[in-house]
Amino acid sequence: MNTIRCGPYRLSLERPLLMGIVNLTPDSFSGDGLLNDVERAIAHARAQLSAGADILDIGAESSRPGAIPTPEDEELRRLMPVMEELRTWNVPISVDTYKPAVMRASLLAGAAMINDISGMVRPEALAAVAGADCAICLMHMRGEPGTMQQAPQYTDVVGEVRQFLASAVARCRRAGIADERLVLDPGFGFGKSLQHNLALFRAMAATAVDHLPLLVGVSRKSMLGEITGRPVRERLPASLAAAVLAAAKGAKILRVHDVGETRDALAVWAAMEQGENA
Ligand code: PT1
Repeated sequence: MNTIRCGPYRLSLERPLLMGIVNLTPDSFSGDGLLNDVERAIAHARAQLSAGADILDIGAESSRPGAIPTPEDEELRRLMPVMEELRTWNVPISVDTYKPAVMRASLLAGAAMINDISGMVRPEALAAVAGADCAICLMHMRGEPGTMQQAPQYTDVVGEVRQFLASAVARCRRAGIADERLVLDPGFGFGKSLQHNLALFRAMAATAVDHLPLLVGVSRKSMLGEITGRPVRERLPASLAAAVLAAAKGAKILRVHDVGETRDALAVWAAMEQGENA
């Protein structure tokens, strides 16, 4: 399978796609009023596209370690004004949410992909996406963002993540969702120690199920901080190294903050390793 079905779009996976992160959480802005926040988010989305993003991933609830859940009405209040503008751009929009009502509203507002960090464990989530034509990212998380980094334990992290993703795929298939709509994600940093993350990264291909495409999100994450000793604002070089390695290991979608820089890094990899010229 070398394309994914993503709403009205067919995205080729011949080269890794870049998913540009667009954060609508107030901690990523100055918090000086709603209109201002909407305008900034739209400007950031436009910049991510100009830098070469293939997909925009819009998220209004933080899932960083320790994050407090956002109420549904607040999540919708942040998302909908931005979706209203983005739907006129004719680019694939992914919405990062695990709430069924937010999935439904996002699909009505033109979302082409639902990015669910909880891997569609809620039956109502599955019901919200099954009858649509959106792509679905199924991610593995152990626990919940608020507490997931408090001593996560596995016997066999790669096997357990793969098993979870296999069950998620089976649930989607039973709900009538075609494989060409599915993307899998081992969920780096979600209930995993550095050793767990590294084991997953090394064995990335072994977490995939039936050759479904893998999405990898490691951009600026604390696992890179633990390796380099750098704070989040100094993690670009580490993020670029990780993005190139993920691509080399077969990841088909890279979820990143720094789209333009990642694009250059991947262009060098593609040219040198595969003889492709931008
Ligand atoms: C991800 C992802 C995501 N990450 C998908 N969606 C986040 N599909 C949000 C840290 O350790 O990897 N895949 N949506 C952001 N979450 C985190 C988690 C941010 C951990 C930072 C850390 O620093």
